Amino acid sequence: MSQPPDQGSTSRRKFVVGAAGLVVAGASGKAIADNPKNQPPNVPEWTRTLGDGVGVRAYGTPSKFEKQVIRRTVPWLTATPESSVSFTPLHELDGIITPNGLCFERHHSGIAEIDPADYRLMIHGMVDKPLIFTLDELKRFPRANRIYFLECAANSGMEWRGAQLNGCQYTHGMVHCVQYTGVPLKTLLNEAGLKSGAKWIMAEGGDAAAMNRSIPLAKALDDCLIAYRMNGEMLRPENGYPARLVVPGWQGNMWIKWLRRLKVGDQPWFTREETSKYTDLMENGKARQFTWVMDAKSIITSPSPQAPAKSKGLTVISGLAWSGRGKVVRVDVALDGGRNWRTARIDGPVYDKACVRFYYEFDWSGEALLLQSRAIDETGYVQPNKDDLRKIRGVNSIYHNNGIQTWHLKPDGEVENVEVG
Ligand SMILES: Nc1nc2c(c(=O)[nH]1)N[C@H]1C(S)=C(S)[C@@H](COP(=O)(O)O)O[C@H]1N2
Ligand SMILES: [Mo]
Repeated sequence: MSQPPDQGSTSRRKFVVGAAGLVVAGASGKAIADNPKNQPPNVPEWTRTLGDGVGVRAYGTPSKFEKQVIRRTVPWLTATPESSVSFTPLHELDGIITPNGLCFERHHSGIAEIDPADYRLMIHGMVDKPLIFTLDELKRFPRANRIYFLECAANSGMEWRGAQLNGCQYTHGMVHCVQYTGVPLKTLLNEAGLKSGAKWIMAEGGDAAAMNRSIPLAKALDDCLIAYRMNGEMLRPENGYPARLVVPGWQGNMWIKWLRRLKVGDQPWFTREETSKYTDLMENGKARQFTWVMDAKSIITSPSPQAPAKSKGLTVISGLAWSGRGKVVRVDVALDGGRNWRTARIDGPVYDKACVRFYYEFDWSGEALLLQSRAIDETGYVQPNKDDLRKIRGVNSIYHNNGIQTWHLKPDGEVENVEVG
């Protein structure tokens, strides 16, 4: 597997302030010197030659200077790459939309490569009329366009017992936010006709894991979608091409990819993913089950361990917040480990069950700071600090860790994952 070294966790950036300003370390960790010949008042080399013509880049890719902006894996979380996770590089992104090629991936048996000509979605069980849809048939139903976050319930799951992974890509990178286009699930269920007594649906994938989950009918009829597009283009194979289930605000595991069938029933199926996995072991040895909703959470994406502060003076804190219970109404930022909170500025659209982008601009005098953020959603819920969360949840859980993250910003601009207590 080849991935460029991570600037934050392997070789750390060094910052040298010279007469010309900053010399920033590159992806190799070595300093890249800037070239005054390309700077005013000189005419740069890219002005002196013709560039690539149209059509050369039939499907566009990012600038060659952005090679470090990639999904990354954690070796010790990747016993087998077919059943593992890659993380969204949150520290390299801004706004609320995750580019398709950077959305984190979580597969239980690798990426299914489905020929759309052979794709079928079956609806059966407690319905009047069992149905099988082709992809073209799905595209003939009235469409909905919705922007939603998807967060794996295991996001931040490695941090229950203390600060561990050095970078928001790893601590919080199991989240993405895209615009889906698809058919409301309700439309298809109405088409099939629900029998009386129907209360649950089971969604199953066509991948080698045939991953499946039980979903209460009320949620299915509320806001679930069968999506075939993300950010305008067809779903990527990694994210369930040609169709996946969208379960807004609920844990990513339920968003079945490569969706093959929906079975309607009167009770849950108690699948592996809702018994052995995706339950929350409490301090008393009992496990919570069916903890579907993702509670409000936020993360400062910059500065962060992989995106150190460049210099003192005007500094932009940038971050993401989301809530599975509706809209985020406010985000607070603290510079002192949570003693004093200031309201951050949310910029850009605020949608239901989607990410919002927040900023806090300040003049950094270069002293060490303990940066935190907390999200508040429209239900009045306030994202808890880690101690308060552990009082309720203990430390045996993997899933649903939405505790407040602390970044230690040091005088040299480096940032480290720490906890305050
Ligand atoms: N069929 C199928 N659907 C699946 C999975 C899978 O392995 N197989 N993984 C689930 C899990 S655990 C998560 S968190 C999300 C991840 O979606 P993404 O890969 O688009 O980020 O897909 C869910 N849907
Ligand atoms: Mo997940």
